[in-house]
Amino acid sequence: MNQNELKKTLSKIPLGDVKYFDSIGSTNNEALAWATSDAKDLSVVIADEQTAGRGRLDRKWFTPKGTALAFSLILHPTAEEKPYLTRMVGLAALAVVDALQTRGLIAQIKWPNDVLLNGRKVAGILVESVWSGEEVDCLVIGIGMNILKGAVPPNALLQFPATSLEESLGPDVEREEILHDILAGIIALRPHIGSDSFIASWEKVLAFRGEQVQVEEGDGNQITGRLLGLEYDGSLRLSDEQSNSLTVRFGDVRLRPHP
Ligand code: BT5
Repeated sequence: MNQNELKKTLSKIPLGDVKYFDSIGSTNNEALAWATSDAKDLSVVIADEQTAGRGRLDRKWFTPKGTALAFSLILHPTAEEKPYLTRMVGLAALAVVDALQTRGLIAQIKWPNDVLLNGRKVAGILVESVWSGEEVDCLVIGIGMNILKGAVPPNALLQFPATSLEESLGPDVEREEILHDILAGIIALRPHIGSDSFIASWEKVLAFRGEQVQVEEGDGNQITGRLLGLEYDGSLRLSDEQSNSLTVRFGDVRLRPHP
């Protein structure tokens, strides 16, 4: 990554401090450590390569050198934001969707934390918290996005098909500009996190809405139903065959295979 370009581009938005690494284990790990010391609100850790990038449940996230965006944003939630921390993953995903829309692309959110382009995963989000007693003190929002084709892992390593921005836009994709737009989008959306219109915008871009899906919860339990939308806290709302309402707080959604 061109550091001068990066500095210039990011100077246009009101960030805290910025740390850049040519290579790092995981930007989320670095940001979590920084968050527990002296990181200001909206500080960012950016890396050109991750050697131990993480997804949820300690799954691996691949970030080969020079091909992707990998960054982690530190937030010190305000008292107004604290009741809505479970919506933060949606806020980050919406900022990614908006940045893609600016480039003429229609993206969708595969609940809870994947952004899809043409039905394939182009970005993943990992939100982690630093607790102080019973309260969340800081949040780290980690975002990984495949920019060039070289960022896309081989199919054998994937649970869901993946793509890169290059596949939709060609190779001249400005990583620094996209990073700028996502961060600016998060900052712009933040004051609206508690509004009903925020949930409505999130629901509008949910993948598989109205379709029969299968959700695998973290404990291996499978739930099937029609994907209706989101609950107030950002949980997924489904209905089963008897039209009973079901709520899922954690899981991986996939379309239900046709019998
Ligand atoms: C995620 O987890 O999708 C969250 C990914 C967050 C990555 C960012 S990068 C910056 C920050 N620092 C970190 O260490 N992490 C964050 P999950 O929904 O659990 O999906 C993980 C799964 O995605 C893996 O098991 C693979 O199947 C797949 N995967 C791994 N790398 C991928 C890639 N580059 N593109 C598409 N899919 C990938």
